[in-house]
Amino acid sequence: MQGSSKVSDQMNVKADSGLQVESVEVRLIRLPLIEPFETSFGKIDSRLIFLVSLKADGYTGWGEVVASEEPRYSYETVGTAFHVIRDFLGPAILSAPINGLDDLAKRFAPYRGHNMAKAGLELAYMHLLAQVEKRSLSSLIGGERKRIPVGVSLGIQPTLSRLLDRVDRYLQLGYQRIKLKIKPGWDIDVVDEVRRKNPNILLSVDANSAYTLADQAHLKLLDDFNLLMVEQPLQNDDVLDHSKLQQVMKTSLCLDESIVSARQARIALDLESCRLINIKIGRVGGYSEALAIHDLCVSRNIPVWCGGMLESGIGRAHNIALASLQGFSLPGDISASSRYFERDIIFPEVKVDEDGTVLVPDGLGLGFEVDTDYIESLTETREFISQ
Ligand code: OSB
Ligand code: MG
Repeated sequence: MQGSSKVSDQMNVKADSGLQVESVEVRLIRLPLIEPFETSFGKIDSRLIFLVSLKADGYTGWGEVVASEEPRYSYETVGTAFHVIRDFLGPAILSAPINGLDDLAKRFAPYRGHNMAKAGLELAYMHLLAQVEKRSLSSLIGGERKRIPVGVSLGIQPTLSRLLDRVDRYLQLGYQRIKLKIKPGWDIDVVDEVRRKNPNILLSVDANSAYTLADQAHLKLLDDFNLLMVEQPLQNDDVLDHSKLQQVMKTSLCLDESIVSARQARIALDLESCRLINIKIGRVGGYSEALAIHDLCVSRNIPVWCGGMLESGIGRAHNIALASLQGFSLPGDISASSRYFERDIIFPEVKVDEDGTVLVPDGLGLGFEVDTDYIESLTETREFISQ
C-alpha cells in the first residue's frame, strides 16, 4: 500500500544513528474554557492540560496527554497517565537510544492499554525527531495537504436558541461542518430544528455512547436529516451492535471511542460497523497506530477525519500535522484556538480562515512556537522522570 511504505520510509531516515532522550518532564497546567463544554457524559469548565517534554541533542520535543480528569470518555485519567508514564513508559524511553517511531511503539507495546499516556510520549518524540531532521512534522509523516478542512463540535447547550446562535456563529466564521453533541432528550427535535434552519450545511451528530441497540427505532429517526454521520451512538467497547445498527440505518455511522487500535479498526470495517472513522492520536496510542489506521482506511476507501479532545495548541498542532495526510478527506474537529481558550500556549495561535480551512505550517517541527514562559507561569505540577 502506497501510504504505509512511504510513511515508514520517511521516518527511518535517521533511524540507524538512534536518538538518546536525555530527560522526560511532565507538567500539568489548567486552561479555563471560554465556554463550558457539555457532552452526554458531563460538563467541564476548564481543561487540565498534561504536557510532556523530551530533551535530546539540544532540542525539546513537546507532546500532550489528552486524558481527562475523570474516567468518562475513556478509563484513562490524568492520574493514571501520570503513574504509567512515571513508572513504566518514561523509564522505557530513557533506557536506550530510540531507532525510529516503530522502535518506540515496540518498546511501549508490552504495557497494555494506557493509549493516551503512550501517545503523549510518541507526540513528543516525533516533535523531537522532526527538529533533529530539520523538517516539519507534517512532512516527516508524509503529509501532503497544505490546508485542511475543519469543523466545530458544539456541546449540549442550556437552550435550543443558544445552540442555534452558536451554529450561526461558527458558520459565519467559515467552519465547513457542524457537529452537534446529542443524548436522550437532546436529539431528534434539536437536530430537526438545526437542519430546518440550515438545509444545506454539512451536519453531523455525536452521541458519545449514550444509546443502546434497544433505541434503534429512535436512532433511525435521524435518517430524515441528511446527516454526514452519526458518531459513536452505542457502547465504547462494542462493534457488533454498531454493525447491526448500521445495517438498518441509512446514515453512515462513524466510530470514535470503539477504535482504539488498527486491529479494532480492521474488525469494525470487516463487520461493517461503520462507514467512517474518527482518528484521535491519543485514543489509539500515538502516531504509529494512527498512521496504520489511516493506511488501512485508505486501502479500503473509508474516509477518515481527525477528532479532537479540547487540546491545547500543542496537541492541536500535532492534529494539524496528522490531518495533512491524504486520507483525511472530511473536516476535522480542529477548531481555532479562540474557540477554546482566551490565550493558547503556542504562537501564532491556530486560526481558521474564512474558507473553513487551517493552514498546515511548513516550518521546522510543529511549525508553531511553544510559549514556554506562559506555560511556566501556569504550571501547577511538574516532575522529571528518571530511569
Ligand atoms: O467525542 O469527539 C468527542 C471532546 C472531548 C471528548 C470527546 C470528544 C470531544 C469533542 C471535542 O467532540 C472536539 C474538539 O476538540 O473540538
Ligand atoms: Mg466523538
